[in-house]
Amino acid sequence: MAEWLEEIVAEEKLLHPGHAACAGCGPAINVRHVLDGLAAARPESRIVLVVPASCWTIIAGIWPVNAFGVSVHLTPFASAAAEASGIKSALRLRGQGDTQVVVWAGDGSTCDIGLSGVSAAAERDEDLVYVLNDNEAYMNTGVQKSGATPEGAWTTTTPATAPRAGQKKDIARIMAAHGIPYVATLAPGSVPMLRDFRAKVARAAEVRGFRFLHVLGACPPGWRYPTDQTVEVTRLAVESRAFPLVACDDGAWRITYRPKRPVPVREYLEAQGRFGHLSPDDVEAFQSHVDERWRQLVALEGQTSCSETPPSTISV
Ligand SMILES: Cc1ncc(C[n+]2csc(CCOP(=O)(O)OP(=O)(O)O)c2C)c(N)n1
Ligand SMILES: [Mg+2]
Repeated sequence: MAEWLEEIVAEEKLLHPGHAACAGCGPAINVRHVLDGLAAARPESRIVLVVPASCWTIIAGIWPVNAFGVSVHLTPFASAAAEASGIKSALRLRGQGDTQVVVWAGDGSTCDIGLSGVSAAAERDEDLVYVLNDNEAYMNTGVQKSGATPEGAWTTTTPATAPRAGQKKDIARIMAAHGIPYVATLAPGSVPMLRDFRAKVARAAEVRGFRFLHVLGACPPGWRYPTDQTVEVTRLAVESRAFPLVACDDGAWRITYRPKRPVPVREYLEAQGRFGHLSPDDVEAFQSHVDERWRQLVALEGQTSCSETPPSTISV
C-alpha cells in the first residue's frame, strides 16, 4: 500500500462509528476525510465544526451525544457562515485564533437559503473552511429540489412528469468570483480521486482566509441507487465529467483530475433511479451541457479569477 494511504488508514477517525447516517451515505465518507485531513495537516490546532440544519444535525446527534471527535455547533438553516465568523472572532479574542473553524453545510443552505450569508463571509474573507456537502437536494426533509439539483432529476418537488428544469447552480465559480483565496471541488470515487481530495483538504488547511470546498456527496435514498454503489456512482460522476475536479488557488484555475477516457454521461445517469425517466434526447442534452461546461473549464485554466488584489496566503 502506498505510504500516504497507510497514513490515512492509521489516522484517528473524527467521525465515530455508531453515527446516524443512512447505509451507504457518501457524505459520511467525505466528512471523515475533511476532518481527518484538516487535523493531519495542522495537528497542533483544534477544530470546531459548525453545522446548519441538514441531515447532519441528526447524524451528529443531540447533546450530550456527539458522533464527532470535535466540538460541534448547530445553527439555523441560513446562518452557519455568520455564526462561524462570530465563533472565529470569539476564539481569536480568547487567544485561540489558531482553531480551525469548519462549516459543514448542505446544498440547500449553501446554494439557496443561506447564500447571502456565505457571500458576505466570503466578501469579508473570514478565516474559515466552508465545506459544501452537496447531495444535490434538501435530503433531510425528504428530497426536495435545490439550486444544486442537476437538470432532469426527479425529486419530490420535481416529479418524473415535471423533472428539474434548468441547470445545477455553478457554485464553485460563484464563490471564486468573490476573489477568495481557495475554491476546490472534491469527490472520492477512486484511489486517485481520494488522493486529489486529501491534497485539496491539506491545501485548505494551509491557506488563510475564506476557503470553499465543494464536495459531492452521493445519497442512496435521494439518488435512488443501491447502498453499496456509493463509491461507483461517485467515480462515474467524475469520470463522465458531470462533476469535474478543479481548484481555483489564489485566483488561478486548474483542472486537477482529467479522465483518461471520459465515460458517456449516460452511464452515470443510468446508475441512478432519479434519472430513470429521461429520454435518449434528454440524455443527449445533458451530455452536451457537460461537454460545454468542460470546454469552459479548459478555457478558464491558467486564467486568474476576477480578484483585483490577490489574497494573501501563508504557509503554516
Ligand atoms: C428556515 C428553515 N426552513 C426549513 C427548515 C427545514 N429543514 C431542515 S433540514 C432541511 C434540508 C436541508 O437541505 P440541505 O441544506 O441540502 O442539507 P441535507 O439535508 O441535504 O443534508 C430543511 C428544509 C429549517 N430547519 N429552517
Ligand atoms: Mg442537500
